[in-house]
Amino acid sequence: MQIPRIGIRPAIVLVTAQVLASTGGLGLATARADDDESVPAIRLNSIGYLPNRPKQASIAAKCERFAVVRFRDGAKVLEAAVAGPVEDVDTRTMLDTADFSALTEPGEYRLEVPGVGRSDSFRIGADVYREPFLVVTRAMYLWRCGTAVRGESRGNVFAHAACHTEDAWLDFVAGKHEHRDGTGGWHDAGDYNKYVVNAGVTVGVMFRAWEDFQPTLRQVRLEIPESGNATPDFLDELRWELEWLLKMQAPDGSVYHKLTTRMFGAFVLPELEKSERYFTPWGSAATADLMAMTAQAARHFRPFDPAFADRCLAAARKARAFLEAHPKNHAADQKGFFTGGYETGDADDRLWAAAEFWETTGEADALRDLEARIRAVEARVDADFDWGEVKNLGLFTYLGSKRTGRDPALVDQVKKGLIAAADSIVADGRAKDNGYRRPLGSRYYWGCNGSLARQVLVLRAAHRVEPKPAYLNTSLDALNYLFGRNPYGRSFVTGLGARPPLHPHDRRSGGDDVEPWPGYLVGGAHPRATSWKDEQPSYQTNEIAINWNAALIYALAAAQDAKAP
Ligand code: 9MR
Ligand code: ZN
Repeated sequence: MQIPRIGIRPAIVLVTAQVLASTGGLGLATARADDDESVPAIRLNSIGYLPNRPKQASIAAKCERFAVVRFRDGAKVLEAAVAGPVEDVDTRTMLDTADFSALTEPGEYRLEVPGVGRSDSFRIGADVYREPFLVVTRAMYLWRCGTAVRGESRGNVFAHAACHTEDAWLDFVAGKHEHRDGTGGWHDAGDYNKYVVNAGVTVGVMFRAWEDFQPTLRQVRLEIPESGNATPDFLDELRWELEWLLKMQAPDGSVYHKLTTRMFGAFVLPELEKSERYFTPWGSAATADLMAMTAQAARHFRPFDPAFADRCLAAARKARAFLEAHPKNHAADQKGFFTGGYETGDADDRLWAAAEFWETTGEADALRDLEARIRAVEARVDADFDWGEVKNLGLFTYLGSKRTGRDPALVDQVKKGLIAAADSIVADGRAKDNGYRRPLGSRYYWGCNGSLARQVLVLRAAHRVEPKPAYLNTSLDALNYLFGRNPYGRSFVTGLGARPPLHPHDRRSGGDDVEPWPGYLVGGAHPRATSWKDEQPSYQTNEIAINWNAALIYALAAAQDAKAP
């Protein structure tokens, strides 16, 4: 990776390059965000805003009035007083708010704040999220393992040769050096390993996007090798992962927990990583996740490829039979591995699997099992969730089902749980001392940027039950935060928006001599709001991962769908 001919506006590149030079290449965020004078005082979504939705910026400087000016000629189109200040609880910064929601005319603009300066430029338009959606979804293709990939973006070529073509060895399963085909799928993250549990939430969230926004997603052309065939590209990309997942199922129906090297590898392109990779023994969460994913796949691929749908359904049935015979949680034996653990209890995974299996087959005993599991968790819907707790996915499927036979009282209880969760997200985002309107409130943990995007699933599920502008607007607040209305005044997505991450913890980006591979959401600040480091070694805050990107794919698909008044 070289510094930084990145896909942002030239003026911004200049500033960034100077800062990098003066800090020895360590980047913008080495100091606390607000101590660093290179952080712009005006923090807003540098991608832009939808015409008929609220538009706000946070200003970390004393000020009274602001103006919105046209980028092209500086003409003033709106002027108003700022609101505030309030002290942001997470950063202890005094923040004013500029609200320019009244401006609905599409165009490119910036904010001018007397005595403070000018903001990054941003667009207003119904299509502002179209390209970001494509870039972030195509990033899944660029994550493909077992094949050569190539992408061009703003004059740069991102490419690697076929990698990990020898996946993988069964030593830890069979006790001898035996080979089994485990090629394909996506690399998990900044590392090149492959983990079924994290595939679960990733594929589950992407299928949720397919279910919720299909009219838009059907049309999407991703420029992948399959583009032009009879199957929508969005499904074809999912199929790349599913074909690998099918290989992770053992003959008895159980599912190997992961396929990895024994240690994390170096920062080289994937075809140069030559250490042997192994299947680990099975785990029940992985098995349930595979059942859920293949059950979902069976119904969504049915119209396009019935033979593939049949293969998926057969895998789901086999996993189900195995799980019924092994009702207790079974953690995979990962002795000898120092790669990602993704250890998690299986109750939520089994609930999700039952939901998808029932939705696909309509079988009565699956519904009974599902409803018993929903009762066991008191129909609780989580306001934020990730790979370790996927029951929300099952609950959304249960609620959205058109099938008959559900217990109406339980359906009602889930609805109430959902509304409570969504309302708590709205309340957190709008708390007076939440200066950036971060819908995740003061929760900062590993991968919280992904969770922030994933909250949009909860908000949209609630919106389907009880439509409220607040659910849509809060969903957009999540994007505002991720694309620059945050303590850093920077985008958290490589290649998109103003001052995106330049040093993601990504072995491809570290292993080639081009700018960071585009379209990847980095994990984000934790344990504190100010802990993000745009440095390659910071795997805790600056790694990329399929589960975070999938959530952003959903949030961006949802945003395109929210452009109507
Ligand atoms: O996203 C995972 C996070 O929730 C965990 O706290 C963390 C530590 O176990 O692991 C994260 O997942 C990493 C995985 O273990 C290996 N590949 C990279 C993932 C993203 O950092
Ligand atoms: Zn690979």
